[in-house]
Amino acid sequence: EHPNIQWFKDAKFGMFIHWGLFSQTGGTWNGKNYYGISEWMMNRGKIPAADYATIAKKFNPTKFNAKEWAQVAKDAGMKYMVVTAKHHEGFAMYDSKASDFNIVKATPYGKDPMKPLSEAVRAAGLKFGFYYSQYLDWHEPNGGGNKWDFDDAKKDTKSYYRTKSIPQIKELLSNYGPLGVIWFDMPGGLTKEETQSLIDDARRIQPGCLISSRVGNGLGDFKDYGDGEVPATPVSGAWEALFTHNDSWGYSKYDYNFKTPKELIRLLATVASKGGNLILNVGPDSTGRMPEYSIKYLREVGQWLKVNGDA
Ligand code: FUL
Repeated sequence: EHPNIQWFKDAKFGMFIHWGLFSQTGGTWNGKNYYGISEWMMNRGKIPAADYATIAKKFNPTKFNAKEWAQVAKDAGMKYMVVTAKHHEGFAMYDSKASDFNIVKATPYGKDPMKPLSEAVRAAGLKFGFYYSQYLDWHEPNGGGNKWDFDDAKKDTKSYYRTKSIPQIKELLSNYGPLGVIWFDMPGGLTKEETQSLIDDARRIQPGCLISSRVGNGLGDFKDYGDGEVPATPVSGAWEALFTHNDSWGYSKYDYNFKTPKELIRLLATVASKGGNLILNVGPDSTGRMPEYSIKYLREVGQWLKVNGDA
């Protein structure tokens, strides 16, 4: 067991944030609407990497306010926040030296939102962490998953890990203060020994940072269930159920299927009664605003917890 696991076991409730270039598409591409997981837009539309990359030229989240995001999470009674540093689309939402395909270099915004966010979240008394898609990367010829642009047989997965994935993981662990969690997702192309060496690298930089089970090969410090899954019976040990507020992790323009405060409280209670944490996702839009319904409903959950919760 990781010596730092207790805060996680006690947390019960966390905020997941999916934010990236997909937030700008909002589930629409070339006038066609794709209902469902908007962060998979590039894959669902088999959009050529070069076309998809042009989104960055207009990505300008001028309404982003780190303190507001931290405040919403705190008001909701959440104890930690995990935000997408790089999702499968391959775009770094932070200042990366390892790849120019990042928010500072490639967008008119030109700033690193993760710096102020990491600071605001910690200042609010919550743990801060990053989601990182370590294998799937549809932007890179050697990254996993993009077969519509790049021939699988020609991919040099090791080179992808060596030149982008591992350097970016090191940046995230080195430049944003103490992280509560690094939330790996979508393993692939590594043996158990190689995954262990990636974990060892991470530990050398931040021994206190917890690692999600989606790092792969049965490793990691806490278990994540499948998307939207709750175990049938109580489970001991550190684990997390992950749900999104509506039907998409990334912002989706036409999706108003938000779980009501009552539904959210019930879900939280179900997960807590089985011994785990609920990490609940919100999808801010390309201006940097969280959906109004997420803000409103989450605050209502927080109000309820204040009166009825034990924390
Ligand atoms: C999945 C991803 O493929 C989804 O897009 C989302 O990030 C979810 C939390 O994890 O594996």
